[in-house]
Amino acid sequence: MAQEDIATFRTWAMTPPMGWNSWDCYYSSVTEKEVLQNAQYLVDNDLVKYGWEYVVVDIRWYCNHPSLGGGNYNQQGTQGYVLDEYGRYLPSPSRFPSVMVDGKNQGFKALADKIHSMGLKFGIHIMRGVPKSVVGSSYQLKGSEETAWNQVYSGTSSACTWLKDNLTVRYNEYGQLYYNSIFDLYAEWGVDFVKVDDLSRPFYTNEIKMIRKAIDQTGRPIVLSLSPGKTQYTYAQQCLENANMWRMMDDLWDSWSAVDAVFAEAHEWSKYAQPGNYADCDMLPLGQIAMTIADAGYTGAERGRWTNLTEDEQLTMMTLWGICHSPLFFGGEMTKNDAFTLSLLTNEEYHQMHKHGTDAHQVLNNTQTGQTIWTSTDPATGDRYLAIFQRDPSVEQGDIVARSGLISRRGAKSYQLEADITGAEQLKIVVSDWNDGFAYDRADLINPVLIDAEGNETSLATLTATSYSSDWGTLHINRNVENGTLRVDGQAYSTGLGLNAKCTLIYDLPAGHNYTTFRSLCGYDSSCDTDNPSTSGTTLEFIIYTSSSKETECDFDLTQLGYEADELVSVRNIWSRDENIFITSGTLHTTIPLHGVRLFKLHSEATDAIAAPQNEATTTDILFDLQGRPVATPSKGFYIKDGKKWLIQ
Ligand SMILES: [Ca+2]
Repeated sequence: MAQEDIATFRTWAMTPPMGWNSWDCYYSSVTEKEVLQNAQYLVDNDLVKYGWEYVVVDIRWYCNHPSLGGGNYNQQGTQGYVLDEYGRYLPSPSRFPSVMVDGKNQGFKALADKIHSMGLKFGIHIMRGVPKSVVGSSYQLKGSEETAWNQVYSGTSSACTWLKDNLTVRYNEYGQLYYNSIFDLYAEWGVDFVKVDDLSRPFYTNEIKMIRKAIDQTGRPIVLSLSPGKTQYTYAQQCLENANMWRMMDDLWDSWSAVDAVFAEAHEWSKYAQPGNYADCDMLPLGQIAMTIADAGYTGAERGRWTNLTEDEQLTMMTLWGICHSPLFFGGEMTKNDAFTLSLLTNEEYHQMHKHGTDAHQVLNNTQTGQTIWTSTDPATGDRYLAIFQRDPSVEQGDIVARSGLISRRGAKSYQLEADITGAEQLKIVVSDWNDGFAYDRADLINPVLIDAEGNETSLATLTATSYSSDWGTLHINRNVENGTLRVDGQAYSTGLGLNAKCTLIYDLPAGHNYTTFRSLCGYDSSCDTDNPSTSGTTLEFIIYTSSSKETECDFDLTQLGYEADELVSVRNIWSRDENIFITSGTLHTTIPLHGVRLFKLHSEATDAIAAPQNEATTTDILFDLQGRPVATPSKGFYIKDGKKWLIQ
């Protein structure tokens, strides 16, 4: 057979890249201390063996004063850019002390060495473009006799709209020299991974080409990640030819609606996944996130929050990202992980599926039942992975026990609502937008309480919601959805919940409870009186449902996966690591939690009949190992042939 021609850069990531990234936990304010403590966590918890190997410093490491707190960039006053004599950004010495060696800023060399000595790989984030600081400067363009900065940047092409550090690089030899010069520097430091931002939405074809060339001319394997999303499908081929990974989505945070939106994109991109090329669902905003480190005189420290995703929602995220071969970058401060969060990262069978599963695709997407089903195949055995998701809150499920009727500025501004919840396992509060499609439907629940048979009251504001999903914003406790004072009919309240219609808020009620009544004042938040510029909008209705079951039933027809109707199939639940395998045929019956998933591995004695034959290779084929090196005498295991992953059994 012919020598295959897989692009070299693809061989640098033959399985989806995995690791930690500083953005979700520290925004632009991360320092060396936090980077190293997360690297140490990967080592201490033996996470490298599952593939968690990259440690990535995200945005603005080259500013002494990068942040205004939260996710806000300091773009005024003294930001403290640090550059070398060639107009290339260097890391901030005040945030990354190891950069200073013998009084000179040596960049990330020492940090990269340290990370490598721990058995890990080192990555950085950059913005596309050339620093504005070069304009009118005496910096030398490396590789050029002349100072040709006006040939490097374009003053007319659009620069980044949301961060004003850089100008667009021209598509010419000088532009290429600049990109070469920075990637040469990163190669000297020992960088293994670069995430380039503001590059793929819109899609900057010429800059992507220059960056590809710049990386390849360094001779160092540096994995290239394009950001942000969503990436338009029309650029799929350019992604495949230039990048190891590219984003399906815009920045993803810890809300159910954000996770839920990934399903459609993962389905669209699934046909493109191949070794070395991965559509990226974005980082995992899990554990402790959204903190800011104090930068004296410029920013205040912020404590951040624990992820808003429920455990079932986190399992959903991990399962979808895993089965579609998305890169996995943990976004939280790992040293604060609890046992559950760590357990998401250490499931051997899950990681086998993520790395080596073949033919991953969506089998079914039922918008009526809210069930979405994915499968892939274990090429080593022909066993099938089966992920059954319950995505939709299924408003129709359950019984309506109370409703407010229309709440609006022209009619009733509030309604005192009371619902019988005797015997319910789940309380579901739906706020409709009255189907007028217009915003400013800020909804408040004032003094919402569960009342038991003895008349004792438990405030919903003291309970943790099982889930909250909304078109916009997050659930606010004791504040309105804009984080202002709760105010209904002009009166301020200290206790309640701030929501935004359309939304669904769900509470699992404790087993054996004796609550009989849910009671709350419901109304639109009075801020709409002043903020809504239109005569329409601010129309909503509160509808209360109860349900006697927290999980929905699922009967999956196994013949859809190629099994015979009478074929005995053993089924194991991967996330529960349940040793008890149950055996079924024809139909797999299970129950799925709300916003949850069951991830199964299916095994049949007749597996050979459904094993994908293209995954078989023989020792006479010309094969490459997963790092892309030719293999003279292959033994059992995974190899690369024709740009695809193959298995010798
Ligand atoms: Ca409305």
